[in-house]
Amino acid sequence: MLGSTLAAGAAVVGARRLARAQPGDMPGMPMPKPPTSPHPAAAAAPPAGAHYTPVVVPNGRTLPFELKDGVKIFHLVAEPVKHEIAPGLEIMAWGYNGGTPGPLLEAVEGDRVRIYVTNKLDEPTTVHWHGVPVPNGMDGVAGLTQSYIKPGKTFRYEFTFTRAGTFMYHPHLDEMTQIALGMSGMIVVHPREHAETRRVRDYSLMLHEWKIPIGASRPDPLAMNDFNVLTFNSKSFPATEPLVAEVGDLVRIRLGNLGPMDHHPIHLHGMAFEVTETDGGAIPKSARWPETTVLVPTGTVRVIELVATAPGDWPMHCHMTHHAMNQMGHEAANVIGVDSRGINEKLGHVVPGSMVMGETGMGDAMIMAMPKNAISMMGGKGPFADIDMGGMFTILKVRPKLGADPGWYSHPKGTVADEASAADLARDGVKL
Ligand SMILES: [Cu+2]
Repeated sequence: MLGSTLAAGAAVVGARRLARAQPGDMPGMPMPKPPTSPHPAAAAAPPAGAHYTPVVVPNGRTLPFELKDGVKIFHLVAEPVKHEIAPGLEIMAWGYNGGTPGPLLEAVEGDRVRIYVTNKLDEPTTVHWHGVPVPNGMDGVAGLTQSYIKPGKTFRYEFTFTRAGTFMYHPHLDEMTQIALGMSGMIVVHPREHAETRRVRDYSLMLHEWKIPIGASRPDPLAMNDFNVLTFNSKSFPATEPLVAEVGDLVRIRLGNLGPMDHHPIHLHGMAFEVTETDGGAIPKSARWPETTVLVPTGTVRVIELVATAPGDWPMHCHMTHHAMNQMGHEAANVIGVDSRGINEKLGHVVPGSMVMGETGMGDAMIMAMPKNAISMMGGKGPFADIDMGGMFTILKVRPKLGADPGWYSHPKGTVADEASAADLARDGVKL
């Protein structure tokens, strides 16, 4: 049942786009205006103090706003969306403004914001501003702090971002269904004053787990476990756009988890980082310690920072092994080490071309044909061979100097693991 749709190239195409779109490429220059916006008001008049490095949302976007009498006006639309997890798997999700997760809401500490929320779902909803200090009546909890936003209605939320930080938004009505189907988003409030002395690469990734039975397109919101599709910004590798940085850049990655049930230990290869912030605020420098894996429990934000030092293509992925894999069923028998030649022969009479999978491991699962609307359990094409990981997996591409397309890392001679020669073995006395 499980096979390969090796959607190679997707990662590389994404890298090209990100390399182009990277903000703050001229150190020392005033940072670009707030998000690219079709609204002329926003583009023409950035508010004072908005000299921040805009956050880059791999596979996502930032919500445009208009400035009216010193208030930033945003408009969120809750609605059903068609969404592609990776080439081959399209789902019927719920989200905001045409996508899942919803667009990044980006502002500056002290900003007064008015956020209109239109409900285009068939059931009521609300929006809760997770972690944001707001007046109680703006907290978005259906029934407790406000009435329901019924289908077709538009509500107005208004408050001031009194504190810089990384927060999230999500519905607080029929949470189990609405969040599971993809309704969530990140909020970044930049400090009005900042003391960054090096170029910043600032990324936002929302973590999510889905149960999507093979061949189905509607995620199952009743699922409590056995999630089989794992995503960064609602994309599974190889459709996850890589993160890019130059040696010497400060890389900040804002990880938000509004998945329904799971906690994700996110592991970065190649370089250690520190957790600098949660949705509760900044962690004092004296309280930080080096890490290479950060657990992001559901309902939390963890912001990690590192200075890029090591050129290469470094994976960043959930370390739960089933979370760095694409759509799989878990009901199959364990046949590792079983001699199935006889079974294949007999099965072949009933289901021509069929074959028992997984005798030597699960690696052979990637070479078989795929059912409709499903993606390979394994990931995509790599420069050496197929990359067997998928799901909650992306690549941090660090280069001494970034061109238009980072492509695959080109390794200095003699720095790639390869088959040992007879001379090596003899020299070091390794007997086979
Ligand atoms: Cu995970």
